[in-house]
Amino acid sequence: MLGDQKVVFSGVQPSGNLTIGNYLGAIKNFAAFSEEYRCFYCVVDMHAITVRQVPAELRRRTYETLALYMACGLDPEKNTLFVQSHVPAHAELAWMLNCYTMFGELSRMTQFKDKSAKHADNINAGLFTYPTLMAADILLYQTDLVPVGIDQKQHLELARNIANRFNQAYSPTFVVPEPYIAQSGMKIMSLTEPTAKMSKSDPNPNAVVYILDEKDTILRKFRRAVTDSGSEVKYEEGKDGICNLISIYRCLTGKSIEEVEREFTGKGYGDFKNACGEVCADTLAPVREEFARLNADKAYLESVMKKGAEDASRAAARTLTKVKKKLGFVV
Ligand code: ATP
Ligand code: LTN
Repeated sequence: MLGDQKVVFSGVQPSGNLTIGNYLGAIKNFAAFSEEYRCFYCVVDMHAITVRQVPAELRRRTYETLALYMACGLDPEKNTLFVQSHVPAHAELAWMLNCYTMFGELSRMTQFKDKSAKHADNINAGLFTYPTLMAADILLYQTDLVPVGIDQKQHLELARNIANRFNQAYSPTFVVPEPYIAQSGMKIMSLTEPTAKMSKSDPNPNAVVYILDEKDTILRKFRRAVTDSGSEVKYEEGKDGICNLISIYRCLTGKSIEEVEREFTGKGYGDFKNACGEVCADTLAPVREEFARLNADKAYLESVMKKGAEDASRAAARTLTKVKKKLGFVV
């Protein structure tokens, strides 16, 4: 809560081109909160440097992620849209919370284990303490609700533990946040390897549909998607490929599994893949157009970032001062 308003916070890393996993699992759900909640949506560039980035690309993607937030319906008048590194309070609180986070807890994080396996030559301390920075992002704003994909549930649990630990050691300081995991888009899988999460840093572009892909590309990727033996469009355990496509189609159309199965009774995988591609391309077309318009106007994006950083800094300062006083810092 900030004042008498409940708070929503979420973040996306500018670590690659955004995918329909990011869209369906997270960003698509963000706009709905802004009537009822005080919403903060952050481009988490400090999280992105836990793996090596090319500086010019990181800068370009930071602008692009902000433009995509807006193209997906986030109005900067109704939401605080900002860049993490513009608000130093995130790094400050992260340090303090590091001292209230246990080595064992961080060692159990599956994203750390996955990413250290993927980047074995660069298992840096930032990658290890990434979840503490994420906890700082959330706790700084006295966040009630955090909309994320299910892959982030474990990090949210850790943020809750840190908040409770601090509150118990001192006195109530942080709101203990709840995750908000949209049922339908919670985990979109890779199109070429449907047991793995669709991820924007996947080196195989055929595994991933990017929000900004052209229609032809989207149709081609769906047509080539790995499906299982058989030909019936049926949601069945063990049929990971077809289940993933049904989930994507459901999410895009708002239909139930039964409705999707009925719609494609007697039709084969080919027809279904084409339908998936069509509906995906149609849904994303307006986002792509709006993105192109916004991303061309750097001055406007900078004005949004600046105002966002000012609003966020003001809200963050209140929590940070409170924490410093409780810790015994001279403020
Ligand atoms: P990276 O590949 O760089 O780790 P990512 O694609 O996992 O990135 P993030 O920036 O870490 O993307 O995530 C932004 C949001 O998108 C998070 O809320 C995350 O849960 C959600 N998300 C990411 N991938 C998927 C997916 N495949 N299905 C559903 N939600 C997803
Ligand atoms: N860790 C998240 C991105 C992220 C985030 C956050 C999400 C950083 N800070 C705060 C929600 C709230 C990820 O890897 N998807």
